[in-house]
Amino acid sequence: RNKNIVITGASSGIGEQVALKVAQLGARPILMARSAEKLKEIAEQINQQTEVNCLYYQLDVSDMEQVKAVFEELFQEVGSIDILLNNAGFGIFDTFEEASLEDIENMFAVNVLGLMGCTKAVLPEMMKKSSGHIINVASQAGKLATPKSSGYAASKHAVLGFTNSIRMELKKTGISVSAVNPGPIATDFFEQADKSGNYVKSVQKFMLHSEKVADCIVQLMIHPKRELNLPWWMNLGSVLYLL
Ligand code: NJP
Repeated sequence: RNKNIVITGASSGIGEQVALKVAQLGARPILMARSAEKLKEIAEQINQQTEVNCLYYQLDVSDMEQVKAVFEELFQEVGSIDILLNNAGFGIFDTFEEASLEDIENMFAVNVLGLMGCTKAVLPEMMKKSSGHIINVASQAGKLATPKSSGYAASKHAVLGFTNSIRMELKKTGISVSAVNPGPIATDFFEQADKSGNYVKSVQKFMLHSEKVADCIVQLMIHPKRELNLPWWMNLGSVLYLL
């Protein structure tokens, strides 16, 4: 309750569901994404249905100037941030031969550097008060690589490497650092990731619901731990895709 929780990638999928759930528990979600219209609708829904005053900021996390400016404005507005959920991200599934270097660069700009930029923006204030929780949404693709996802898997491996490294650095500071590693989830993610629809077709019956994943993330916020790995059978989707 009464926590300020920044959620990047809050305009759909997991981020939107986490925002709705934390607001129901009395914490204030602070929504960030590029689609201001969608954020406005979600914030209005939260403000109508709960007691909290949900805020939203239009932000492209890959634009470091924007990241700096938005977080400065946010600190002026709310003073302190308790939890940062670094959730903004996307994937494009192609063989490496077909993949464009530009797509791979963009995935790294959002999934890795965007997440690092947001972390850098909240860290000084968390260090000053010796508390806070940084949660990075990585993926099982950051642990198990699968074919046709070399750029995405590499970006999520980078997220896990970063997460594990700063957790050690921040060990005695009172700041918790967690990674979330889901398997395939039925969200808008696949509209961009899997334009052919073949991946979704092969893993559909094993897909998670974003609400369920959001429940697990809310539990992680209440009881911080190093990693949230969703149950093994949820990864069957990725494994089947290999067959
Ligand atoms: O997907 P989706 P998910 N700057 O597409 C935002 C990971 N994951 O909820 O900017 C700022 O519904 C975008 O908003 P907008 C995945 O890698 C997923 O599934 O308005 N925000 C939207 O709100 C990602 O890290 C699966 O377009 C940017 C959000 O990101 C996280 O889960 C499996 C942005 C994406 O929401 C949430 O994805 C897994 C930018 N430049 C991990 N670019 C899965 N779905 O199967 C995008 O293991 N966003």
